[in-house]
Amino acid sequence: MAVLKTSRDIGTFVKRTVERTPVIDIHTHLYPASFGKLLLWGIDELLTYHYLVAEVFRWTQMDFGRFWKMSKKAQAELVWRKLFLENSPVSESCRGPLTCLKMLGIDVKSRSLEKARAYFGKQTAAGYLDVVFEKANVKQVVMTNDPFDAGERVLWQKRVRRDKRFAAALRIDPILMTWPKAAAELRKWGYKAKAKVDASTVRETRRFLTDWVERIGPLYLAVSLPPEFTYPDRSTRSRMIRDVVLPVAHKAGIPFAMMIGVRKLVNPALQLAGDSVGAADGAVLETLCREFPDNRFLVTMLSRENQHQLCVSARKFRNLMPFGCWWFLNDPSLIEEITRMRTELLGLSFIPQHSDARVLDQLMYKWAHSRAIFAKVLTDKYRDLAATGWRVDSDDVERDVRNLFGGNFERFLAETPKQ
Ligand code: HDL
Ligand code: ZN
Repeated sequence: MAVLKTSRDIGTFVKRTVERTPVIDIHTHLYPASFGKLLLWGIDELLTYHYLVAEVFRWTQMDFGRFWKMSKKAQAELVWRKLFLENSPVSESCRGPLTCLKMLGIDVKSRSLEKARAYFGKQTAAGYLDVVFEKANVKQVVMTNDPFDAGERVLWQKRVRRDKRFAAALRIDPILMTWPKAAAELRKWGYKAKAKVDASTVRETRRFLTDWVERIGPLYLAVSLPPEFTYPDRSTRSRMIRDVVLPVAHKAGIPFAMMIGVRKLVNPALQLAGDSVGAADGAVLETLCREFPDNRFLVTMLSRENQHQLCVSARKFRNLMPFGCWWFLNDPSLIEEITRMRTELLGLSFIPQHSDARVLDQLMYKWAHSRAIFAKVLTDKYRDLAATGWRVDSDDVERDVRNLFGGNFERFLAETPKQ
């Protein structure tokens, strides 16, 4: 243990600790190599990530349908030309792939996509997965596992081999967003679920979720909700949350993760890139936390406007854990603003980030970029402490960063009451 006496000592030690502390990435769309083509990786997947698709259409009048008919390779070449060669790649989505190539030791001075492709051509998914986890210093990721996705469902039913670095999360959007359609699916799978929710449908939907909790062992249940989400109201969604989702989560002793503020497909022609954002009513969280004190809620909100209220609500309810700078907030200026706000209002009792990675390689850049900002914010906070005469110990800094990078998440899970 060392006392970090000077401003410089603090800065140097905090930066090194943030870089060296392995992280648990609590929300991703990644899969282990055993899930086959569900695991996306390599430069062409990086360049056709939906964030870059949205950005490339700002530089071309190409027909959307024509783009979607192009091969992945051709789409990547268009993105490379428009966003990297014809314009400087200064956006966070464009800087990301370049950080990945740099971390892999691939020189981008030539600006040659073929050179980058040559590296990936020599990798296997399993081997490259180890490289990425090591370079990103990620010890575990939580997947997004959707029983309504046919491609994924069949893998779970075949009991595909697990990789302990990939924890599960049970994603239940159809149950809360498109119930009649979800009910029809459940009936196909042998659950007597009716479009009109009655007591037997509640029982059968609980059975469905419980079967999947037992099948995949999720760390939490999760849903993405629109800005207009409210509770309680007379909707099927409120009934499902009250009578099905929260009782199942409580019985299993796992949190319910709500990701709030997505306006789906405002531009359908962009497909996955077509979603937008809206400010939600943050007071709903206080209602849920108060009415369900034995449930725990992981919450991330998509709108910048919701961040301050989320911090204040978390001050009022210990069963509310804010997490991440999600999606349109996963940008340096906003990560810094939100993280400063959170340390000033919540101390160190929050989960600062998740990557939301869809392409394996993104773990490298998303965590490298966020770590740089966390180091900057934490350095300022420890320097402020030192200015009061408080002794800033290296052990304390290491403990605090371990908590932010996984300890808070693990404690929140462990303390979730189980029926
Ligand atoms: O609903 C979600 O989990 C979102 O993260 C969406 O998947 C979104 O498309 C995304 O990838 N955001 O980063
Ligand atoms: Zn996501």
